[in-house]
Order: sequence, then C-alpha cells, then structure tokens
Amino acid sequence: RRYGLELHRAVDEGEFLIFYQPQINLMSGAITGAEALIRWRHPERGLLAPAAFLPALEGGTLAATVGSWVLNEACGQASYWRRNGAPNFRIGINLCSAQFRVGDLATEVIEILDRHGLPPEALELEVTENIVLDNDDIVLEILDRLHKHGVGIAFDDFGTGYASLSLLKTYPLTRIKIDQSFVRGILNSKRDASVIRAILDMARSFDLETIAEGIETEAEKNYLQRERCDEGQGYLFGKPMTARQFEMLLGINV
Ligand code: G
Ligand code: G
Ligand code: MN
Ligand code: NA
Repeated sequence: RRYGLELHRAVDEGEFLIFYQPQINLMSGAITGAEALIRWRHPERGLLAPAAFLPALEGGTLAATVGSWVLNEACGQASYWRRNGAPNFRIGINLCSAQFRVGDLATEVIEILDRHGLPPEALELEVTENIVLDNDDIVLEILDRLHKHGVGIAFDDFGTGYASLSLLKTYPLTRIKIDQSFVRGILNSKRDASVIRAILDMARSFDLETIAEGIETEAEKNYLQRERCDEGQGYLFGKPMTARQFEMLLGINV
C-alpha cells in the first residue's frame, strides 16, 4: 500500500507520535534511557508501525521533515523527564539517510539541544550501515561534528551488514547496538553465541559501549550479563510504549 499523499497530510495534521522503549543497565537493572520509535496514528487504519510507512518516505524531503519532528519531539520529552525525576535519562533517536542530505543536520541537532536545554551526552543518534554507505563523506563530516559536540553515536543493527568492521575504525562511534537476530540464537546456537562474544570483545578494544537488542527472556539477559554487555533492550524490560506509560515505568509523577 502506498501512502505518498496521505503522509503529507499526516505531517500537517500531527498524526505521528513517538513510542519509547526502555534501555537497561544489565548490571544494576536501572533504566538508562529509551529508544524513540515513531508510530502513525492513521485516521482509518489505526496505529501503524514504521515498517508500514517509512519505506514510502525513503529518499524524499518528507523523510527529513518527519525526522526533524522526531528529533525535536523526543529531545523535548527527554529534557522534561530529566528535569522531573530521571536526571540521567538518555534518549536514542534513529536517523535516516535523507536527514544527511537536506539542510544542515549537525547545526539542526545542536539547535534542538539548546532549545530544550538537553546536554549533548543525553542524546544518542542511531545510524545504520545503509546511511553511512549511502552518503559517506557528508555523513562522516556531520557525525564528526556532532561527536565533537558530545553527542553519542550508536551503530544500529550491528553485525547484519557487510562493512561493519571498516566502518568501526572510520566513524566516530560511541556505542554498538547488537542486532536482535544474534540475541535470538544465543542459547541454542554456538555460532550466534560466538558472534556476540566477538562483537563484545571488539567493542571493548575500540572502547565502545554496547547494548543488545531484542532481549525477551531472563536466560538471554543472564547470558549477556555474564558476557559483560553493558546494556539491554527488549520485550523482557518493556515493549515500545507511550510517553505516559513510560513515565509510570520511570516512576515519576508528573
Ligand atoms: O518498533 P519498531 O517497529 O518501531 O521499529 C521498526 C524500525 O523502524 C526500526 O528499524 C527503527 O529503526 C525504525 N524507526 C523507528 N522510528 C524511527 C524514526 O523515528 N526514524 C527512523 N529513521 N527510523 C525509525
Ligand atoms: O531501530 P531498530 O530496528 O533496532 O528498532 C528496534 C525494533 O525492534 C523495533 O521494531 C522494536 O519494536 C523491535 N523490538 C524491540 N525489542 C524487541 C524484542 O524483544 N523482540 C522483538 N521481536 N522485537 C523487538
Ligand atoms: Mn534503532
Ligand atoms: Na536495531
């Protein structure tokens, strides 16, 4: 199904919203932050996940417009939570290729941080291999600037691409997000367990933080904890949820 025209209306009418999925320190169990995940409250079709509409945005300036909205909205929310009971809260925000090609992303991000009084270390931008390979030079320049400013840069879906290793030495990364496909196999597949161990070893030697995605069971959590993965994200800790639901999880009364 194609949503081209409807997406313009969705932007104009404010039909997008953000869900938040908790990220947990695997040693202490404390919530360290959340990943912001966009949803579309479609007037007839109900709540849509990104897979149903993000592909239709690909490449267009509309993708950059929606991306800017997410940045501003999620940074505002994070700043609010930091001022109301979660002082160390960190927000993870996914970027898309179009955002690197339209306007000046680094300046925009810095302005958004200033606007909300959010310190740069409270923001972690998530980039995938696709983004990096699409636009190389510009992407590197923008990420370098943001990294120097103090913003975190996470390599999303790590391990699923082709060029992960060479990108690690080139890009100013601060964290690796281990893809959930490896976590899924942890307990049954020696190979997946080996992949996870290799990624964690490598992350340590590059001085990068780590987070494992898609943790669904206590056993998966325990395994990753033993392997000294820093953080975890997944249904075991919480599904993506509304800001109101997330506030209850944080235990803040607002
Ligand atoms: O929960 P989930 O179905 O929300 O997310 C599906 C995919 O959509 C993930 O790969 C995620 O990276 C992507 N995604 C979710 N929100 C955003 C967003 O705001 N911007 C971009 N570029 N991708 C997003
Ligand atoms: O940006 P990214 O592709 O990593 O977005 C995370 C995606 O993974 C979202 O679609 C989110 O809903 C999904 N997700 C998060 N935790 C879990 C989990 O524990 N199990 C499964 N199957 N999916 C998850
Ligand atoms: Mn992500
Ligand atoms: Na991911």
